[in-house]
Amino acid sequence: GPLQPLRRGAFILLEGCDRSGKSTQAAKLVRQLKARGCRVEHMRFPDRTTPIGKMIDAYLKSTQELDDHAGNDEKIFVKVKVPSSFTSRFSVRLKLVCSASGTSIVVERYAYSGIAFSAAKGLDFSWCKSSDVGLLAPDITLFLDLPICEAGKRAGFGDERYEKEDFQRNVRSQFLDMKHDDMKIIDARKTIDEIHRELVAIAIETIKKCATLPLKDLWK
Ligand code: Z5A
Repeated sequence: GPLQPLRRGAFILLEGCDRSGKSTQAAKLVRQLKARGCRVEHMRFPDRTTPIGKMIDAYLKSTQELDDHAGNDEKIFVKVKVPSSFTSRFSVRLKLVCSASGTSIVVERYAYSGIAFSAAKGLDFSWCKSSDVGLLAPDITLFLDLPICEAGKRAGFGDERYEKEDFQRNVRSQFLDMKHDDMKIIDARKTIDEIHRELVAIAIETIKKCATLPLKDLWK
């Protein structure tokens, strides 16, 4: 018979400031999509199970000091941006999963986090963006938006080194400056279940819409 058109999975990204509910929502979303028969994988950026990921994790937890001014030696975390060799390897893995196996992916954090945190720390915004040109672009970015004063009330806020309130406020505005057509701002002050229902509806629409569309590149 006629060849079936190739179907691919969707790249669904959850972004947001600290304690906005990314992990909570990603886990619930993946569970719900599976229950509805979708093939879906859950990933987190940076992937802290790899050696560089462990270094980054240690840095963010302040247990190990890495040189913030280390130039562009890719082995070192430059300011707060994950080295581009690391990010591009992650992007290649995403591409393989979405296209080759047609599995959708729910990812927590991605290039936008790196850019927002680096720019908030004083690096040039365009410079920050430039190293991520051509990475796989999410089909939809769900930005969980939570006013910083609300985040401060949630469990665990203040554990990691960049959680000072002014800094987080700056990060949030860097994120919002990257708003574009494929980024939806979600009010993260709602209840966990309200947000969940919203995300499920958007995710399913995105998976259907993207199945036969080509993958996209970031910032192109
Ligand atoms: N970073 C960077 O600098 N450069 C980079 O390139 C990248 C990241 C990629 C760690 O990130 C740091 O890395 C972060 C950015 C920087 N910097 N800081 N600071 P991370 O990804 O490890 O952060 P996280 O560990 O994923 O967690 P998070 O952002 O802090 O939290 P979350 O995943 O968004 O939220 P949650 O864990 O689901 O929920 C937090 C709490 O709120 C928890 O007690 C929930 O039960 C509660 N919660 C969740 N939803 C609700 C609602 N709707 N109402 C009330 N309470 C809620």
